[in-house]
Parts: sequence; structure tokens; C-alpha cells
Amino acid sequence: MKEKITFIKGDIVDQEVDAIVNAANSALAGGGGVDGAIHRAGGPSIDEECRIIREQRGGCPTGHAVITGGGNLKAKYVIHAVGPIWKGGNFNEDNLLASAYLESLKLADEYNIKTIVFPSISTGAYGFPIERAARIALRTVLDYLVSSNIQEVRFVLFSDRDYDVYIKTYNKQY
Ligand code: AR6
Repeated sequence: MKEKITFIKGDIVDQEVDAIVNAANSALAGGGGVDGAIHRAGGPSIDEECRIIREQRGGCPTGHAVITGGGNLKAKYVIHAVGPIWKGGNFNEDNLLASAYLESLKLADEYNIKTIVFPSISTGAYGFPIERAARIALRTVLDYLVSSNIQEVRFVLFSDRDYDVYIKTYNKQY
């Protein structure tokens, strides 16, 4: 399973995969960081699909994920995952982060997605410590891949430091 996980330093919107995961918010209202980049590059159809989901279901709770088309992106789909806001660690943040990854992966299999790219969910505006987040992300993905048809799970990291943290965690953990 380990060989199915890859790491790259770069911008998530440039990735050529079946699905890009967005670090979204519960309102699916767009924002900065990954979310801003995806909505900018993906164009108005993603906004419109998010608006419809918001009207139908009131958005997406923390720890869950919803799927839209990829608009103008190279990816066919965008999976909007909502990670937790870091509040010091005693507010179920670890489980909610694991759940955001897990629900995204389940949606991917449901939609027959073979290649998927994740950002480092919650470690930007939401303030989750990146070492701890990387451990949770990698453990969740690796456990899930044992019973999945996904062929590649790519992590895209924005800075050298974030990239190093993920690589070191991966090498330490497995
Ligand atoms: N490609 C890859 N990684 C990126 C990019 C990019 N284009 N831009 C930022 N990162 P964040 P969160 C990294 O803040 O913490 C938004 O306003 C960034 O350096 O995008 O889950 C949403 O609307 C960091 O390591 O997501 C929500 O309200 C990581 O991606 C809220 O922020 C995640 O940072 C979600 O916050």
C-alpha cells in the first residue's frame, strides 16, 4: 500500500488527477488558501454546485466531504473536505481530521476515482499543528488503501518545510 502514496511540492490546482481535494469550510462558501485557489482556477461551475449543495443540505459538517465537478480544472472532480479548526487539541480535532480524509476517500471509491490529490487539510488558516496532522493524514490514508480501488493518493505540499514534515513522518511511521 505504501507505494500508492506519493508526495509533491507545488500547487494543488496544477495536479493532473481524477480528483482534487479542497480544504473547504462548512458553509462551502469559498475562502483563501487551497479553497481560494481551487475556486479561482476551477471557475463558476464549482461555486454554483456548492451553492446548490448548500441550499439542499445546509453545507457540509466538519469531518465530512461533498463532491462537485472539476469545472475548468484538469481534474474531473473536486472533493470538498471540511477539516477542524484547531482549538488546542481537546475538542475532538484528531478524529475530525481523520474523518475528513476518510470521507473523502470513501467518496473517491464511490465515484470510481483512481487518482486523488490531498492538500494538508486544516494546517493553514485552521491552525492544526502540521506534524500531528501529517501523522493522522498518513495513518488514515494507509489504513484505508488496504480495502480500496484507488491507485494513487498524492499529497501536495506548498512549502519546503511542509514537504519535509510529510516525508519525515512517512518514513518514521512506516
Ligand atoms: N496548493 C497546495 N497547498 C496550498 C495551496 C495551494 N494552492 N494554498 C495553500 N496551501 P488552508 P485549512 C497549503 O488555509 O487550514 C480557507 O479560507 C497551506 O500552506 O488552505 O484547512 C477555507 O475556505 C496549508 O499548509 O486550509 C477555510 O475557511 C494547507 O494548504 C479554511 O481556509 C491548508 O491551508 C480552511 O483552512
